[in-house]
Amino acid sequence: MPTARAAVLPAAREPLAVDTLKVRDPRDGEVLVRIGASGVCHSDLHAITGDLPMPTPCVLGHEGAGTVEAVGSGVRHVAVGDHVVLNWVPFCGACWYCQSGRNYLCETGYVKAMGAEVFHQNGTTVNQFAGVGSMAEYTVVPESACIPIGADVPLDRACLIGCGVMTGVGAVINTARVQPGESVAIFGAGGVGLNVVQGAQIAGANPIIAIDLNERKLGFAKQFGATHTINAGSTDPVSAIQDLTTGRGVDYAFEVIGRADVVMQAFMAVRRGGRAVVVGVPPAMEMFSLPGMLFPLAEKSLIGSLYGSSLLARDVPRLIDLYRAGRLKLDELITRRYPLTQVGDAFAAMEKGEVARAVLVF
Ligand code: PAD
Ligand code: ZN
Repeated sequence: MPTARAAVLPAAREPLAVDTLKVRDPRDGEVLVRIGASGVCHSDLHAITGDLPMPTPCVLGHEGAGTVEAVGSGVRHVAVGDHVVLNWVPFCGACWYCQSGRNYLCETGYVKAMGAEVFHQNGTTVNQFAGVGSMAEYTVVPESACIPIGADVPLDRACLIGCGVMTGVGAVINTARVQPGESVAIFGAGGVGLNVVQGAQIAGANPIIAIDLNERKLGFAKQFGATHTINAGSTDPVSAIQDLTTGRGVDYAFEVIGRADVVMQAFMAVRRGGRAVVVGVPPAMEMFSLPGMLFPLAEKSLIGSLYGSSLLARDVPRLIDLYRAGRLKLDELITRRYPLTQVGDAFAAMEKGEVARAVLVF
């Protein structure tokens, strides 16, 4: 039974600790992964602030990649030594969602992973964020949470595909199914939003309008394919988007922050018949208030996007190949790398808007 140093959230709104935990052996259908890198996603920060309820104490991290160290009985698709990207919606393969081709909506696999009791400290179970807990030297996850990749892609780049890249690119390609020449606005050019921007570029969208409050993020957005940027701190984004689209509004607007007021902006920024896509996770119990008449009379709609509506086993290899072909930016997403001991600094850098993505390297 290995031990692992890990970033532990004792309870919401309490400071993070770096503790040494016991990691239990993998059971039937489970995999022990030695983590190579774990990206810092705002969803982890939502757990720290309490906006996203997560059972505590909890090992943070869900944007991970690593090397298979050991496998339990019955594991067939990965072997010791394989490099894997971790999937934070492990799936059962048997429920209605899995059987209907939407395994990213499977609840059964997730609920089972959340109760897996992998980490222990002084006889107490320490939970895993989203059943992953990748901010640890080792973790144990279900086999369906491990997507094998080639050994040529560095793990600090590969981990980004485990959440931000898959969520952002998938929201464009899988959820919205943006067509070449369609117009897109992206509210929030952070680690996920920049991937909506590059997903829009891959899809051939035009224009690609990025909105943020932070000029540094708007600079990143241009690098990732934005044709126009709007600083919502100084310009009304809805009228600026209308000006860029002959008064009509965009075909799709993506909210990638998790704020009710910005969901309203995204809804108002889409054209008649357009779709606003909610990617950002609002605080638990937050309600949206929208002009109801515009649903029928302007035929606008508001849809959600979980994990980019992605089928990980299909989509991770596609994204890896796009990276290898130089058509998906991963290197440029990593502004800073931190050791686990500086996990607090990594979160602070995200909160201050200093980084596209911060990555913990092990
Ligand atoms: P981030 O902190 O890297 O980026 C958020 C960005 O929003 C920053 O650039 C901010 O400057 C910008 N911002 C904040 N307020 C405003 C505002 N009022 N107007 C314009 N811009 C603003 O976060 P992230 O990219 O890691 O995560 C973004 C959200 O996506 C967050 O809520 C996270 O929980 C969610 C998420 N959803 C899924 C999913 O499956 N739907 C997956 C992963 C993350
Ligand atoms: Zn995430």
